[in-house]
Amino acid sequence: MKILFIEVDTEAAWTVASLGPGAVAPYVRQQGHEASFFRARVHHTVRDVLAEIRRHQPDILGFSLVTKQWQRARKMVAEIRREVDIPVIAGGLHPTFSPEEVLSNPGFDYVCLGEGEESTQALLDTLEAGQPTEGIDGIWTRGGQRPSMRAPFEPIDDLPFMDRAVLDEPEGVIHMNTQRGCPFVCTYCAARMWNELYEKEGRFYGRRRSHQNVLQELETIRANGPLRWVNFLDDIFTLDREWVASFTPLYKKHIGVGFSVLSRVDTIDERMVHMLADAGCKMITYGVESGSERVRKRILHRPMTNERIAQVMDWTHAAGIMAINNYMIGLPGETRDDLDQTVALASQIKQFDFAYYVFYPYPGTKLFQTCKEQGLLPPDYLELPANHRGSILRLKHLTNADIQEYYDKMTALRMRICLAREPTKSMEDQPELVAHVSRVATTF
Ligand code: B12
Ligand code: SF4
Repeated sequence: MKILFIEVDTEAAWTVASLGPGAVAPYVRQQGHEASFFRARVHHTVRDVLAEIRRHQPDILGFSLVTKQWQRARKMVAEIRREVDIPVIAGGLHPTFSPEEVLSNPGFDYVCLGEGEESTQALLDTLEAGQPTEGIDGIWTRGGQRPSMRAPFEPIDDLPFMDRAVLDEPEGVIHMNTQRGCPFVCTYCAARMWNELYEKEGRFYGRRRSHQNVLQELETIRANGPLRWVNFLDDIFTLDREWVASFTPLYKKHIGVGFSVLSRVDTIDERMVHMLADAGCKMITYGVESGSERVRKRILHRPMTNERIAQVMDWTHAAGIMAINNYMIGLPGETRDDLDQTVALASQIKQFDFAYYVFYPYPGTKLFQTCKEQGLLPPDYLELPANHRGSILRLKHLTNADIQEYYDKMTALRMRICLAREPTKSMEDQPELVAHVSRVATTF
C-alpha cells in the first residue's frame, strides 16, 4: 500500500513540517509499504494538491493535524474527495482529541488515536488484505466503535530514524526528539494530554531514547549531508538531570554543533545551564506564560515563582544562552491586574526575545473543559480559527479591547527589546527588524 502524507500549512513561516509523518513514514516503509509526502503551502490550491495526488497515485492519504491546521484541512479534504475516491486518515493532536468531530466531516474515513507507527502499519496491512478495518487498536473507522489505544511503542530506540525529506527541513537544520511525553499537569497544554490519554487505559506514555541512539541519528545525518544546527523539540529537554548530565559531554565530543532546547524553570539549575552552554546550547525556550503567580498557580497549575523565573533568566544570560520566553494573554479568570503583572515581569527579566499568544482552549485540555463548563465558549467555536491573535472566548473579566490593548503593549515591549540589542540603530535604520516584529505580531 502507498500512503501520501499531505502537510497543511497555515502560514509560510514554519521551518519544519509536522513531525508525525516524519516518524510514521519510515516505520511503514520498513514494514513493506510505500510512503510519500507533499507540503500544501499557503499558496497551493486544491487543484495543486489534486495534481500531486494524481502524480503519486497513493492508496490512502494521511493528514497530520494540530487544531490550527484543522479548518484548512477539512475544507481541502472535502474538495479532494469530490474529485478522487481515495480513503483519508487523520492523525496527530487534533484528531486524537476531537475524533468524533473529524470523522463527522465529509471525506475522513479513519482517525489514528495516539501514536501512529504501529497503528498505521496495521491499517495498511488490513486494507491490503481487503479485510474490515474495525477493531484495529488505535484506528477509529468512520461509523465504527471507538477502538482501544495501542500500547506505546517499546523500546523507543527500535523506531527507525525520522525521514528528513518528510520533515522538509532547511538543509543542515535538524529537528530532533529524544523523548515522548511530559509528566507535568499544565491545564492549557495539549501535550500533557498524551500522558493522560494513555494513563486512562493503564499505559505509561513517557519514554526517552538512549544517548547512543540520539547521537547515532545525528551522526547518520552528518554522514549524508550538512549538519549545522539541532533544534531539540522535546517538551522539556531538561526533565531528567542525569540524562542531560551524561548526554551533554557526549554531544559536545561527537556532534559539537549549536543547538536549542525547550525547558521549564523548575527543571533547570545553574549547573545544568552551564552544562548545556558548554555543549553548544545557544537558545532555550521557556514557558513563562503569565507574570501573575495567582494565574500561574491557580489557573495554569504552574507553581513556579517570579523570583525563580528571574533567577533562571539571569543564569541563562550569564551562560551566554539566549532565553526566548512564551507568554499568554486572555486566560479564563485573568484580570487586567494579572496582565499588568505579565507586562511588568516581561519588562524586568533578562530575555533575548519572546513570543505572546492570545489563549486558545485546545480540545482535550483541562482549560478547554473549564471554558465549556463556565459557558465561555461561543456556540460556533468549532468554526473559529485557532490563530492566537484574538480571543474566541466570552471572558468574564476581560473584553476584546482589553486583550488588544495588552497585545499591543507586548508588541511594543518586544520592539524595545529587539531594538535594544542594537542600540546604535534607530527604528528607521532597521526596517527589516521592525517589519519582522510587526509580522510576528500579526501572524499568530
Ligand atoms: C515540535 C512541535 C511543533 C513543530 C512541529 C509541529 C508538529 N505538529 O509536529 C512546529 C514548530 C512546526 C510547531 C508549530 C506549532 N505548534 Co507545536 N508542538 C510541537 C511539540 C513541542 C512536539 C511535537 C512532537 O515532538 N511531535 C513528535 C511526533 C513524533 O509526535 P506526534 O506529532 O504526536 O505524532 C505521532 C502521533 O500523533 C501520530 N501522528 C501524527 N500525525 C499523524 C498523521 C497520520 C496520518 C497518522 C496516521 C498518525 C499521525 O503518529 C506520530 C508518531 O507516533 C508539541 C507538543 C507535543 N508533545 O505534542 C507542540 C504542539 C503540537 N504544538 C502546538 C501548537 C499550538 C503549535 C502552533 C499552533 C503554535 C502557534 N502558536 O502558532 C504551531 C502550529 C503549526 C502548524 N503547522 O500550523 C500544540 C497543539 C495543540 C493542538 N491541539 O492543536 C502542541 C501540542 C503544544 C501544546 N503545548 O499544547 N509545533
Ligand atoms: S511543562 Fe510544558 S509540555 Fe509539560 S504539561 Fe506543561 S506546558 Fe505542557
